[in-house]
Amino acid sequence: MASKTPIRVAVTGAAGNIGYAAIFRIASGAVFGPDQPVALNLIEVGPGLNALAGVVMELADCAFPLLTDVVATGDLDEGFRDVDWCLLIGAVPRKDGMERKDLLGINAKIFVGQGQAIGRAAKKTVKVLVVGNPCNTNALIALRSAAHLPAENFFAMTRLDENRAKSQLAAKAGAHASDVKNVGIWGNHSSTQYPDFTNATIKGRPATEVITDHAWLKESFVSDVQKRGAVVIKARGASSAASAANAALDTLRALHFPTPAGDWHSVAVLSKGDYGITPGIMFGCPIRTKADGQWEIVQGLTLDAFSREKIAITEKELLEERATAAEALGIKL
Ligand code: NAX
Repeated sequence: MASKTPIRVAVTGAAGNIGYAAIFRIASGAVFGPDQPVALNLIEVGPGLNALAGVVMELADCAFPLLTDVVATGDLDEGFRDVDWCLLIGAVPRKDGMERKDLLGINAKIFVGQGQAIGRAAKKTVKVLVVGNPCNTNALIALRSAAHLPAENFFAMTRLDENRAKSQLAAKAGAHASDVKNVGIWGNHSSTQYPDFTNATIKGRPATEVITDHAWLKESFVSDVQKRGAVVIKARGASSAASAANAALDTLRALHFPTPAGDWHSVAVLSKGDYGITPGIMFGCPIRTKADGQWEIVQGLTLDAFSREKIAITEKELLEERATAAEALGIKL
Protein backbone atom coordinates (compact mmCIF):
# COMPACT_ATOMS: atom_id res chain seq x y z
CA MET A 1 0.00 0.00 0.00
CA ALA A 2 1.36 3.43 -0.99
CA SER A 3 1.99 5.86 1.89
CA LYS A 4 0.19 9.02 0.64
CA THR A 5 -3.06 10.19 2.27
CA PRO A 6 -5.98 8.72 0.30
CA ILE A 7 -8.09 10.94 -1.95
CA ARG A 8 -11.71 10.31 -0.93
CA VAL A 9 -14.17 10.42 -3.82
CA ALA A 10 -17.97 10.45 -3.39
CA VAL A 11 -19.98 9.12 -6.34
CA THR A 12 -23.77 9.45 -6.55
CA GLY A 13 -25.65 7.09 -8.83
CA ALA A 14 -22.76 4.70 -8.19
CA ALA A 15 -24.69 1.57 -9.21
CA GLY A 16 -26.03 3.14 -12.41
CA ASN A 17 -24.54 2.66 -15.85
CA ILE A 18 -22.06 5.54 -15.73
CA GLY A 19 -21.22 5.03 -12.06
CA TYR A 20 -20.51 1.33 -12.62
CA ALA A 21 -18.23 2.18 -15.55
CA ALA A 22 -16.37 4.84 -13.53
CA ILE A 23 -15.69 3.58 -10.03
CA PHE A 24 -13.53 0.56 -10.84
CA ARG A 25 -11.20 2.75 -12.86
CA ILE A 26 -10.96 5.30 -10.05
CA ALA A 27 -10.15 2.45 -7.64
CA SER A 28 -7.52 1.07 -10.02
CA GLY A 29 -5.49 4.30 -9.98
CA ALA A 30 -6.39 5.33 -13.52
CA VAL A 31 -7.32 8.86 -12.42
CA PHE A 32 -5.02 10.01 -9.64
CA GLY A 33 -2.01 7.86 -10.49
CA PRO A 34 -0.37 4.55 -9.58
CA ASP A 35 1.01 5.72 -6.21
CA GLN A 36 -2.08 7.56 -4.95
CA PRO A 37 -4.43 5.64 -2.62
CA VAL A 38 -8.14 6.32 -3.03
CA ALA A 39 -11.26 5.78 -0.93
CA LEU A 40 -14.77 5.57 -2.37
CA ASN A 41 -18.00 6.85 -0.84
CA LEU A 42 -20.77 5.38 -2.97
CA ILE A 43 -24.24 6.93 -2.76
CA GLU A 44 -27.46 5.47 -4.16
CA VAL A 45 -31.23 5.69 -3.70
CA GLY A 46 -34.11 3.18 -3.77
CA PRO A 47 -33.48 -0.03 -5.68
CA GLY A 48 -30.03 1.30 -6.53
CA LEU A 49 -29.01 0.52 -2.94
CA ASN A 50 -29.51 -3.23 -3.49
CA ALA A 51 -27.45 -3.14 -6.66
CA LEU A 52 -24.82 -1.13 -4.80
CA ALA A 53 -24.32 -3.96 -2.31
CA GLY A 54 -23.26 -6.16 -5.25
CA VAL A 55 -20.97 -3.44 -6.60
CA VAL A 56 -19.23 -3.26 -3.22
CA MET A 57 -18.68 -7.04 -3.34
CA GLU A 58 -17.16 -6.69 -6.80
CA LEU A 59 -14.83 -3.92 -5.61
CA ALA A 60 -13.65 -6.24 -2.82
CA ASP A 61 -13.22 -9.03 -5.36
CA CYS A 62 -10.86 -6.83 -7.38
CA ALA A 63 -8.45 -6.54 -4.40
CA PHE A 64 -7.28 -3.18 -5.75
CA PRO A 65 -3.93 -2.30 -4.12
CA LEU A 66 -4.78 1.44 -4.01
CA LEU A 67 -8.33 1.22 -2.61
CA THR A 68 -8.24 1.89 1.13
CA ASP A 69 -11.95 1.68 2.01
CA VAL A 70 -15.47 1.86 0.63
CA VAL A 71 -18.52 3.51 2.19
CA ALA A 72 -21.87 2.53 0.60
CA THR A 73 -24.86 4.54 1.75
CA GLY A 74 -28.17 6.22 1.00
CA ASP A 75 -27.44 8.95 3.52
CA LEU A 76 -26.03 12.13 2.00
CA ASP A 77 -24.20 13.37 5.09
CA GLU A 78 -22.48 10.03 5.54
CA GLY A 79 -21.76 9.83 1.84
CA PHE A 80 -20.18 13.26 1.52
CA ARG A 81 -18.31 13.20 4.87
CA ASP A 82 -14.72 14.45 4.51
CA VAL A 83 -14.61 13.85 0.77
CA ASP A 84 -12.08 15.56 -1.52
CA TRP A 85 -14.11 15.06 -4.69
CA CYS A 86 -17.82 14.61 -5.47
CA LEU A 87 -18.83 13.05 -8.74
CA LEU A 88 -22.56 13.74 -8.96
CA ILE A 89 -23.86 11.28 -11.54
CA GLY A 90 -27.24 10.22 -10.10
CA ALA A 91 -30.24 12.09 -11.45
CA VAL A 92 -33.80 11.31 -12.44
CA PRO A 93 -33.93 10.54 -16.17
CA ARG A 94 -36.50 12.08 -18.47
CA LYS A 95 -39.45 9.73 -18.94
CA ASP A 96 -42.08 9.57 -21.66
CA GLY A 97 -44.52 12.45 -21.42
CA MET A 98 -42.30 14.42 -19.06
CA GLU A 99 -41.72 18.03 -20.04
CA ARG A 100 -38.16 19.38 -19.87
CA LYS A 101 -39.52 21.86 -17.29
CA ASP A 102 -40.71 18.98 -15.08
CA LEU A 103 -37.34 17.26 -15.31
CA LEU A 104 -35.57 20.48 -14.38
CA GLY A 105 -37.86 20.92 -11.39
CA ILE A 106 -37.40 17.35 -10.08
CA ASN A 107 -33.64 17.40 -10.43
CA ALA A 108 -33.39 20.93 -9.05
CA LYS A 109 -34.67 19.68 -5.69
CA ILE A 110 -32.22 16.76 -5.67
CA PHE A 111 -29.28 19.07 -6.26
CA VAL A 112 -30.39 21.48 -3.51
CA GLY A 113 -30.25 18.59 -1.03
CA GLN A 114 -26.92 17.32 -2.35
CA GLY A 115 -25.38 20.81 -2.38
CA GLN A 116 -26.48 21.43 1.20
CA ALA A 117 -25.12 18.08 2.36
CA ILE A 118 -21.79 18.69 0.58
CA GLY A 119 -21.61 22.09 2.32
CA ARG A 120 -22.20 20.43 5.71
CA ALA A 121 -20.14 17.29 5.41
CA ALA A 122 -17.39 17.52 2.80
CA LYS A 123 -13.92 19.03 3.19
CA LYS A 124 -13.91 22.80 2.68
CA THR A 125 -11.57 22.22 -0.27
CA VAL A 126 -13.92 19.71 -1.94
CA LYS A 127 -14.29 19.84 -5.73
CA VAL A 128 -17.59 18.86 -7.32
CA LEU A 129 -18.17 17.60 -10.87
CA VAL A 130 -21.80 17.27 -11.97
CA VAL A 131 -22.59 14.74 -14.69
CA GLY A 132 -26.33 14.13 -14.06
CA ASN A 133 -28.47 16.13 -16.47
CA PRO A 134 -29.26 18.94 -16.95
CA CYS A 135 -25.70 19.08 -15.61
CA ASN A 136 -24.93 22.79 -16.04
CA THR A 137 -28.02 23.93 -14.16
CA ASN A 138 -27.77 21.12 -11.60
CA ALA A 139 -24.21 22.27 -10.85
CA LEU A 140 -25.39 25.86 -10.43
CA ILE A 141 -28.05 24.72 -7.95
CA ALA A 142 -25.54 22.60 -6.01
CA LEU A 143 -23.08 25.46 -5.73
CA ARG A 144 -25.75 27.96 -4.67
CA SER A 145 -26.94 25.45 -2.02
CA ALA A 146 -23.45 24.77 -0.63
CA ALA A 147 -23.36 28.34 0.62
CA HIS A 148 -19.85 28.83 1.94
CA LEU A 149 -17.90 26.64 -0.49
CA PRO A 150 -15.95 28.44 -3.25
CA ALA A 151 -17.84 28.62 -6.56
CA GLU A 152 -14.52 27.88 -8.32
CA ASN A 153 -14.71 24.30 -7.04
CA PHE A 154 -17.95 23.42 -8.88
CA PHE A 155 -17.93 22.08 -12.43
CA ALA A 156 -20.33 20.52 -14.96
CA MET A 157 -19.15 17.98 -17.51
CA THR A 158 -18.67 18.91 -21.17
CA ARG A 159 -15.66 16.65 -21.71
CA LEU A 160 -17.64 13.96 -23.50
CA ASP A 161 -18.57 16.59 -26.08
CA GLU A 162 -14.91 17.62 -26.37
CA ASN A 163 -13.80 14.02 -26.87
CA ARG A 164 -16.52 13.46 -29.46
CA ALA A 165 -15.48 16.64 -31.30
CA LYS A 166 -11.80 15.65 -31.33
CA SER A 167 -12.65 12.21 -32.65
CA GLN A 168 -14.78 13.62 -35.46
CA LEU A 169 -12.20 16.22 -36.51
CA ALA A 170 -9.52 13.52 -36.50
CA ALA A 171 -11.61 11.20 -38.67
CA LYS A 172 -12.23 13.97 -41.20
CA ALA A 173 -8.54 14.94 -41.30
CA GLY A 174 -7.23 11.37 -41.46
CA ALA A 175 -5.43 11.95 -38.15
CA HIS A 176 -5.62 10.39 -34.68
CA ALA A 177 -7.80 11.93 -31.96
CA SER A 178 -4.64 12.62 -29.92
CA ASP A 179 -3.37 14.87 -32.75
CA VAL A 180 -6.35 17.20 -32.19
CA LYS A 181 -5.99 19.86 -29.51
CA ASN A 182 -7.50 23.14 -28.37
CA VAL A 183 -11.12 22.15 -28.89
CA GLY A 184 -13.36 24.24 -26.64
CA ILE A 185 -16.96 23.29 -25.88
CA TRP A 186 -18.92 26.44 -25.15
CA GLY A 187 -22.16 26.65 -23.20
CA ASN A 188 -24.63 23.98 -22.23
CA HIS A 189 -24.16 20.19 -22.32
CA SER A 190 -27.16 19.93 -24.65
CA SER A 191 -27.94 20.13 -28.33
CA THR A 192 -27.22 23.89 -28.25
CA GLN A 193 -23.57 23.48 -27.20
CA TYR A 194 -20.97 25.01 -29.50
CA PRO A 195 -17.90 22.88 -30.29
CA ASP A 196 -15.41 25.53 -31.41
CA PHE A 197 -13.38 24.29 -34.37
CA THR A 198 -12.11 27.80 -35.23
CA ASN A 199 -9.41 27.67 -32.53
CA ALA A 200 -8.76 23.91 -32.78
CA THR A 201 -5.45 22.52 -34.02
CA ILE A 202 -4.53 19.25 -35.74
CA LYS A 203 -0.85 18.27 -35.45
CA GLY A 204 -0.18 21.88 -34.43
CA ARG A 205 -1.83 23.46 -37.48
CA PRO A 206 -5.19 25.29 -37.43
CA ALA A 207 -8.00 22.78 -38.02
CA THR A 208 -9.50 25.21 -40.53
CA GLU A 209 -6.31 24.89 -42.65
CA VAL A 210 -6.09 21.11 -42.37
CA ILE A 211 -9.81 20.65 -43.11
CA THR A 212 -10.59 22.88 -46.07
CA ASP A 213 -14.24 21.80 -46.28
CA HIS A 214 -15.53 24.69 -44.18
CA ALA A 215 -19.17 23.95 -44.97
CA TRP A 216 -18.65 20.54 -43.30
CA LEU A 217 -17.12 22.21 -40.24
CA LYS A 218 -19.92 24.75 -39.85
CA GLU A 219 -22.81 22.44 -40.57
CA SER A 220 -22.19 18.69 -40.29
CA PHE A 221 -19.47 18.81 -37.63
CA VAL A 222 -21.24 21.18 -35.24
CA SER A 223 -24.58 19.44 -35.65
CA ASP A 224 -23.11 15.91 -35.37
CA VAL A 225 -21.35 16.74 -32.10
CA GLN A 226 -24.50 18.38 -30.75
CA LYS A 227 -26.62 15.33 -31.60
CA ARG A 228 -24.13 12.54 -30.94
CA GLY A 229 -25.78 11.54 -27.67
CA ALA A 230 -29.12 10.97 -29.39
CA VAL A 231 -27.47 8.90 -32.16
CA VAL A 232 -25.80 6.66 -29.55
CA ILE A 233 -29.14 6.18 -27.76
CA LYS A 234 -30.78 5.18 -31.04
CA ALA A 235 -28.08 2.59 -31.81
CA ARG A 236 -27.50 1.22 -28.31
CA GLY A 237 -30.97 1.57 -26.88
CA ALA A 238 -29.44 3.31 -23.87
CA SER A 239 -27.55 6.54 -23.34
CA SER A 240 -23.76 6.81 -23.51
CA ALA A 241 -22.31 5.22 -20.41
CA ALA A 242 -18.74 3.97 -20.90
CA SER A 243 -17.78 7.06 -22.90
CA ALA A 244 -19.49 9.32 -20.35
CA ALA A 245 -17.64 7.61 -17.49
CA ASN A 246 -14.39 7.92 -19.43
CA ALA A 247 -15.04 11.64 -19.95
CA ALA A 248 -15.79 12.11 -16.25
CA LEU A 249 -12.45 10.51 -15.38
CA ASP A 250 -10.68 12.63 -18.03
CA THR A 251 -12.22 15.70 -16.36
CA LEU A 252 -11.10 14.71 -12.85
CA ARG A 253 -7.58 14.08 -14.14
CA ALA A 254 -7.52 17.34 -16.10
CA LEU A 255 -8.58 19.30 -13.00
CA HIS A 256 -6.16 17.43 -10.70
CA PHE A 257 -2.98 17.69 -12.78
CA PRO A 258 -1.55 20.80 -14.51
CA THR A 259 -2.59 21.19 -18.16
CA PRO A 260 0.31 20.57 -20.58
CA ALA A 261 1.73 23.73 -22.20
CA GLY A 262 -0.22 24.92 -25.23
CA ASP A 263 -3.31 22.82 -24.52
CA TRP A 264 -6.57 23.27 -22.65
CA HIS A 265 -9.65 21.25 -21.67
CA SER A 266 -13.36 21.92 -21.59
CA VAL A 267 -15.59 22.01 -18.55
CA ALA A 268 -18.46 24.24 -17.45
CA VAL A 269 -17.63 26.78 -14.72
CA LEU A 270 -19.51 29.68 -13.16
CA SER A 271 -19.40 32.61 -15.59
CA LYS A 272 -17.95 35.83 -14.25
CA GLY A 273 -18.43 37.62 -17.56
CA ASP A 274 -15.39 36.39 -19.54
CA TYR A 275 -15.95 36.67 -23.30
CA GLY A 276 -19.11 38.70 -22.60
CA ILE A 277 -21.04 35.68 -21.23
CA THR A 278 -23.75 36.62 -18.71
CA PRO A 279 -22.36 36.11 -15.19
CA GLY A 280 -24.02 33.56 -12.91
CA ILE A 281 -24.61 30.61 -15.26
CA MET A 282 -22.49 27.46 -15.50
CA PHE A 283 -20.96 27.88 -18.92
CA GLY A 284 -18.77 25.44 -20.79
CA CYS A 285 -15.49 27.01 -21.87
CA PRO A 286 -11.81 26.15 -22.35
CA ILE A 287 -9.79 26.19 -19.15
CA ARG A 288 -6.24 25.46 -18.03
CA THR A 289 -5.34 23.88 -14.70
CA LYS A 290 -2.35 25.54 -13.06
CA ALA A 291 0.48 23.91 -11.09
CA ASP A 292 -1.12 24.98 -7.78
CA GLY A 293 -4.39 23.18 -8.65
CA GLN A 294 -6.25 26.42 -9.40
CA TRP A 295 -7.64 26.95 -12.89
CA GLU A 296 -8.11 29.82 -15.32
CA ILE A 297 -10.25 30.40 -18.37
CA VAL A 298 -8.08 30.52 -21.51
CA GLN A 299 -7.89 34.20 -22.42
CA GLY A 300 -7.39 36.03 -25.70
CA LEU A 301 -9.15 33.60 -28.04
CA THR A 302 -10.64 35.07 -31.20
CA LEU A 303 -14.32 34.21 -31.52
CA ASP A 304 -15.59 35.09 -34.98
CA ALA A 305 -19.15 36.13 -35.85
CA PHE A 306 -20.18 32.49 -36.47
CA SER A 307 -18.85 31.41 -33.06
CA ARG A 308 -20.46 34.39 -31.32
CA GLU A 309 -23.82 33.58 -32.87
CA LYS A 310 -23.64 29.94 -31.72
CA ILE A 311 -22.50 30.93 -28.23
CA ALA A 312 -25.43 33.35 -27.91
CA ILE A 313 -27.89 30.50 -28.63
CA THR A 314 -26.55 28.22 -25.90
CA GLU A 315 -26.25 31.18 -23.47
CA LYS A 316 -29.95 31.93 -24.01
CA GLU A 317 -30.86 28.31 -23.25
CA LEU A 318 -28.87 28.33 -20.01
CA LEU A 319 -30.52 31.58 -18.90
CA GLU A 320 -33.92 29.97 -19.56
CA GLU A 321 -32.93 26.82 -17.63
CA ARG A 322 -31.79 28.95 -14.70
CA ALA A 323 -35.10 30.84 -14.69
CA THR A 324 -37.12 27.59 -14.87
CA ALA A 325 -35.16 25.99 -12.03
CA ALA A 326 -35.40 29.15 -9.90
CA GLU A 327 -39.16 29.24 -10.43
CA ALA A 328 -39.51 25.53 -9.52
CA LEU A 329 -37.48 26.05 -6.34
CA GLY A 330 -38.97 29.44 -5.50
CA ILE A 331 -35.48 30.90 -4.98
CA LYS A 332 -33.11 33.23 -6.82
CA LEU A 333 -30.27 31.38 -8.54
P1 NAX B 1 -28.69 5.26 -14.80
O1 NAX B 1 -30.16 5.42 -14.75
O2 NAX B 1 -28.09 4.01 -15.34
O3 NAX B 1 -28.08 5.45 -13.34
C1 NAX B 1 -28.45 6.50 -12.52
C2 NAX B 1 -28.29 6.02 -11.09
O4 NAX B 1 -28.49 7.16 -10.25
C3 NAX B 1 -29.32 4.98 -10.69
O5 NAX B 1 -28.64 3.87 -10.14
C4 NAX B 1 -30.20 5.69 -9.65
O6 NAX B 1 -30.63 4.81 -8.63
C5 NAX B 1 -29.23 6.73 -9.12
N1 NAX B 1 -29.86 7.93 -8.57
C6 NAX B 1 -30.96 8.59 -9.00
N2 NAX B 1 -31.23 9.63 -8.21
C7 NAX B 1 -30.27 9.64 -7.25
C8 NAX B 1 -30.01 10.47 -6.14
N3 NAX B 1 -30.82 11.49 -5.83
N4 NAX B 1 -28.93 10.20 -5.39
C9 NAX B 1 -28.13 9.15 -5.66
N5 NAX B 1 -28.33 8.32 -6.70
C10 NAX B 1 -29.38 8.58 -7.49
O7 NAX B 1 -28.15 6.56 -15.58
P2 NAX B 1 -26.72 6.81 -16.22
O8 NAX B 1 -26.70 6.27 -17.60
O9 NAX B 1 -25.69 6.35 -15.28
O10 NAX B 1 -26.74 8.41 -16.35
C11 NAX B 1 -26.67 9.22 -15.19
C12 NAX B 1 -26.84 10.68 -15.57
O11 NAX B 1 -25.79 11.11 -16.45
C13 NAX B 1 -28.15 11.00 -16.29
O12 NAX B 1 -28.69 12.20 -15.73
C14 NAX B 1 -27.69 11.29 -17.71
O13 NAX B 1 -28.57 12.14 -18.40
C15 NAX B 1 -26.35 11.92 -17.47
N6 NAX B 1 -25.42 12.00 -18.60
C16 NAX B 1 -24.60 13.09 -18.67
C17 NAX B 1 -23.65 13.24 -19.65
C18 NAX B 1 -22.78 14.45 -19.70
O14 NAX B 1 -21.98 14.54 -20.64
N7 NAX B 1 -22.85 15.40 -18.78
C19 NAX B 1 -23.52 12.23 -20.73
C20 NAX B 1 -24.12 10.91 -20.40
C21 NAX B 1 -25.40 10.96 -19.60
O15 NAX B 1 -26.46 11.22 -20.49
